[in-house]
Amino acid sequence: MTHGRLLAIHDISCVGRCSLTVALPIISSLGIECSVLPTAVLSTHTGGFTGFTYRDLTSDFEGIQDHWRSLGLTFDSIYTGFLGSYEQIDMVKDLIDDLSSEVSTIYIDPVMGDIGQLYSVFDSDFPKGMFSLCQKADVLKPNVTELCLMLGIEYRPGPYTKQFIQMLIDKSEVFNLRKIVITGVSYENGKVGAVFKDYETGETGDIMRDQIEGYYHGTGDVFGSTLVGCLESGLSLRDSVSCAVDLVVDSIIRTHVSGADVRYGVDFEQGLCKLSNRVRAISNGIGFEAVTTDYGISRVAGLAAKIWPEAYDYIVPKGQIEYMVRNMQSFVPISEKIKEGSEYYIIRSGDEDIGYIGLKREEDRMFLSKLYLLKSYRGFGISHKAVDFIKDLAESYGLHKVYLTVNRLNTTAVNSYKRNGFKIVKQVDNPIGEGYEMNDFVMELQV
Ligand code: PXL
Repeated sequence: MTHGRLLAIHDISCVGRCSLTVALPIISSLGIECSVLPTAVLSTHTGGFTGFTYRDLTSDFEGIQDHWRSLGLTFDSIYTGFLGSYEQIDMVKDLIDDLSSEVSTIYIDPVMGDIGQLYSVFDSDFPKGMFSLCQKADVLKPNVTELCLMLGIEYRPGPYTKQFIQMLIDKSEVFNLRKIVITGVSYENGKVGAVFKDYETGETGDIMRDQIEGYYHGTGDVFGSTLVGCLESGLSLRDSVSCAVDLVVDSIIRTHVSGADVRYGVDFEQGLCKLSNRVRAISNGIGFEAVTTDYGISRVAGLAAKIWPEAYDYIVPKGQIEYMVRNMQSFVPISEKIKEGSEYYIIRSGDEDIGYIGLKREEDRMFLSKLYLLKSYRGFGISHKAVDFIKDLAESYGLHKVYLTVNRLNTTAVNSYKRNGFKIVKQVDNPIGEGYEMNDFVMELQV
């Protein structure tokens, strides 16, 4: 899909991932042109650092706006975040009127506070100004604190009742929005996530994950930028919120595990490849191509050479991985398997090969010998689509059972098969030559 031009209006905090240093890479990674209007330059963001410099750029706005107007520029979408003053809010309102069109989408993240507190850089009148800006929003992304501040509702810490969150959603109708996504919502101890409502379609829902202790700076911007990028890529509200929650959670986990100083923000960069793969997979759809030619077999062998070392790292000794790829998953053994009646399918996202399936039809059941995905395509539902495809195939052959073997140490794969409806039925240990052994579970699925 071709994207329009997006304008991101945020400060640039030179160090400490937040605002523009988050919005630009995330939005660009989704193939969207991201123009910027920096509202201020800070040496670091204001959370957790002291002695930071702050240069307000409000006085540059008028000249920039005049120049853009002289170029006849309008933006297909505008995404605003942290704004430093009432005056900036007024200027951004004017800029939105001036540089957007009837069909532009206005995304507003009313960055103002968290955990019941207005950030110390703002005075108590600020939420009123932000309220007036939010009336220009099509899509609003506040946290519970920000929404309470703007709606004049007393903040309370979670877990929340569903009625309380519903009340916030209902009261937010004053903004005349198309969509709202509220972050930092918890309905039960230990779980946190985002709640969404599409006022046009009535669709509502939430995406919840296990809560990770601690406060991580810039996660609101990682969430907001991902949400904006996904919606601009044409994803549904649910898929967009799900991508945003996952990138935030994965980035927090990476940061937590590395022991990095949390003031510098979360490690979202390592998740960008997976995010863009996921968005493309959702936009383009997943396809399954039967392998019937030597060219197809060589593509499967190419995938296996990449995937097996990723999939079995830390599970199987390196020498054994090489041995298995050479003897089971290179061109010659795959060709032989196909001659003996195995079927191979390449899993495709758009025009990319991202994984493969190997299976064999037996008398009364189907043996699923291979289901492999490139690492950066795992963890967001493609294996579920593959299992649906396999079930349909089994059914078309009149078979009612699919079984597979999986390495007992490969907990990720075992859990993924369980989520897809497979059950462990037994344990097997098979020697495969040169002293190597495969220690597997047999898992079964009723079709
Ligand atoms: O969106 C968070 C943010 C953005 N910009 C600046 C900030 C913060 C949060 O503290 O200080 C300058």
